[in-house]
Amino acid sequence: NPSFNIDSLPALQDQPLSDFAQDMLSGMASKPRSIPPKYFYDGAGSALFDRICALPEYYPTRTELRILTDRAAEIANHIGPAAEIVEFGAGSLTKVRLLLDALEAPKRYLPIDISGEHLDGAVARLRADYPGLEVVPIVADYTRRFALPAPVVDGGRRVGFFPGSTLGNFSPEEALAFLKSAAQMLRGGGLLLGVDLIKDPALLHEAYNDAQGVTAAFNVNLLHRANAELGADFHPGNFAHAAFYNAPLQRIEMHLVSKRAHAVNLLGERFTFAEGETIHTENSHKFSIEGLRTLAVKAGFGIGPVWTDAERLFSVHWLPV
Ligand code: AVJ
Repeated sequence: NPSFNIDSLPALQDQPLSDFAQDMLSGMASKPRSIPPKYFYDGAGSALFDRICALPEYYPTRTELRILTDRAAEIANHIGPAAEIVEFGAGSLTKVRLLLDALEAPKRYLPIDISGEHLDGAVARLRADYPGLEVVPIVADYTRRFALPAPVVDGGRRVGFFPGSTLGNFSPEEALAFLKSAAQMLRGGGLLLGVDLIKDPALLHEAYNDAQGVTAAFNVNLLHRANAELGADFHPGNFAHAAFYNAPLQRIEMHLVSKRAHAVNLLGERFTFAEGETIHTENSHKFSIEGLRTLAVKAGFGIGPVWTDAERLFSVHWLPV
């Protein structure tokens, strides 16, 4: 946020602030307040996300895994030979196993994830199960500039894997920018992209308001993280989880709603909250197949086949480039 001036914090001038610190300060100083969803994924947040994926209400993970399982041979056939797989936001490295099993012996796998702590354990387990595969974990925020190692084989095809509808966290402009840079990175290969589809808002509502409250805990974990890493004094009990479908913008929004008027101290600044004031913590955009394809073409991809489940809840696209 351009209106937030970091130089107004005399005590902190000498010490470089982490990305999380900077984004928290600017997010708290802006109105409406917001925090980018990538900060959900510290160790505890990544573990909570894994629990979300197993919830009965959270259909995306289960549905995408089913599509990938049922159509693996067909998908692999369309992808063709791949020298390496680059996964964006790799998480627990579960879904890629289906690809590794189906594709014609890829040599190298590059999982990129923002949570190093979580990635390390997942990589150790994957290496044990795929001894012939070179696994090079990259701890990076792939929404910023990052470097990939040189191709593993000269002229070898690089295939991108971006499952889980993580693309939906981006604004439409950010999604286009991300896809443009992915298209450059993957030229000669393509991107296997999983995105959640527009559907009955009641189903969406349940998926982000689960009965066990795991999604609420995932949302509130941001405040625990800010307390632990930045010495903030959020009282998590002062905030309630809110998730709703914004139909005109075709997205689920998650917020943390202040239950009462109170103040929070963060990195030498004091932020006051009115009762009912929210911190916007996530957008999860939903797509139509045509809308996604239009976006992909704008970014420089070609159009390949799309696979969906029988209820058309979720879609997996092969985008050659
Ligand atoms: C990982 C961004 C795809 O938007 O569904 C799950 C994150 N947030 N429940 C999603 C999430 C709340 C998830 N993505």
